[in-house]
Amino acid sequence: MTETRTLHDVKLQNGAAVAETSVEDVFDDTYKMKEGPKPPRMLVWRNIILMTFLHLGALYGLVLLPSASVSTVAWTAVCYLISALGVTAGAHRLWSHRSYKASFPLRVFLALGNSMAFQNDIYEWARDHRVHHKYSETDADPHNATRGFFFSHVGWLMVRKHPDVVEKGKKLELSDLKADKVVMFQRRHYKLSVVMLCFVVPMMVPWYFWGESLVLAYFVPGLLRYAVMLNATWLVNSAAHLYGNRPYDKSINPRENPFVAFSAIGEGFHNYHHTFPFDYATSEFGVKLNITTAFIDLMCFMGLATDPKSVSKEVIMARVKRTGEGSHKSG
Ligand code: ST9
Ligand code: ZN
Ligand code: ZN
Repeated sequence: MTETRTLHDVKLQNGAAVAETSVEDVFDDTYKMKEGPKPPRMLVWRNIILMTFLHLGALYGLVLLPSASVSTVAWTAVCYLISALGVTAGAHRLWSHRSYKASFPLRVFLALGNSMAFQNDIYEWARDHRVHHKYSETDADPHNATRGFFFSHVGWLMVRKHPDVVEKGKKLELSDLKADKVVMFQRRHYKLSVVMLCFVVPMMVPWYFWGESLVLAYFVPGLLRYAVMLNATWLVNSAAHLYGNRPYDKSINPRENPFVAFSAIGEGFHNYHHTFPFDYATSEFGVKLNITTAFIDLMCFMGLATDPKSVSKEVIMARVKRTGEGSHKSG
């Protein structure tokens, strides 16, 4: 099977099921990293200090967890789920990859969840993520996993970006994001929305509705939930680029990692995802370990989402045969 890739489309030929993207999330193998010494690493102490305090606060949340009421634990899980969906179904599958279409009310819900996740605004997240797919494992990849586990996990948020990230990122097509009123509204009001949704709401609900102590409500559904969700996300960039099988394309680093798929509610099938970035399910196994896919299916059923893109089994199997390492379950 032949395959044609341009910057704006992915079309699989020979009359096989056709999947298309109109976004620049396809790997560009024409980019060559600059020769010579790398630019010096510039530490951003503000971020290092804030990340340290966040993780210390999360540890204290873990200490308090046994004294939390059942309602508070359930509320923490709800906050985890809403914020995770704001990233997976929102910033990732909808806004970075345009793998399905979402109605206005669904986009508002996903943007609120995204602010609760506090992982940069949707525009910045999707811009960094498109450049990650297009220039994966190079200087132009914001969390280039060839720089090691720590850098791709959290280190990249503690240093200035490599100039190639900005240079290549500025050439990306982002007009779809600029045209989305929900995305631009969230960007304009990002700080206030984060304060309210990531910290104030998770803390006030247990205090107001069932009399949980404010301290516990700050540290458990607030900081502990936020830190665990961040680490689950970062594992996609670190562990799922380092550990796991490569059934679809052995020439790339991203891997299939079931543990990451579980904690990141479906985002650990990363060899599949980098091979077919336009598939709304990010996996060929439907809702297995993939709450996000179940959520998008439910939204389609309710008429709030449409046009989920997927890849046919024939195309997947042809790709497995052509570029896989032989670890596919059919093998
Ligand atoms: C966080 C993000 O955690 C996590 C993202 C993870 C992605 C995962 C992907 C995996 C797949 C999906 C899985 C989801 C799983 C979810 C599971 C849930 C359970 N293109 O950035 P600046 C330009 S955030 C084009 O400041 P510095 C641009 O003009 C956590 N242009 O660069 C920009 O200005 P503006 C909380 C670009 O100074 C200007 O440069 N937040 C691009 O080098 C300056 O940009 C933090 O920890 C580009 N790509 O600083 C802090 N990039 O934006 C976050 C930049 O106004 N970040 N430009 O247009 C920072 O403090 C800084 O970005 C920095 C770099 C210090 C890291
Ligand atoms: Zn990746
Ligand atoms: Zn992606």
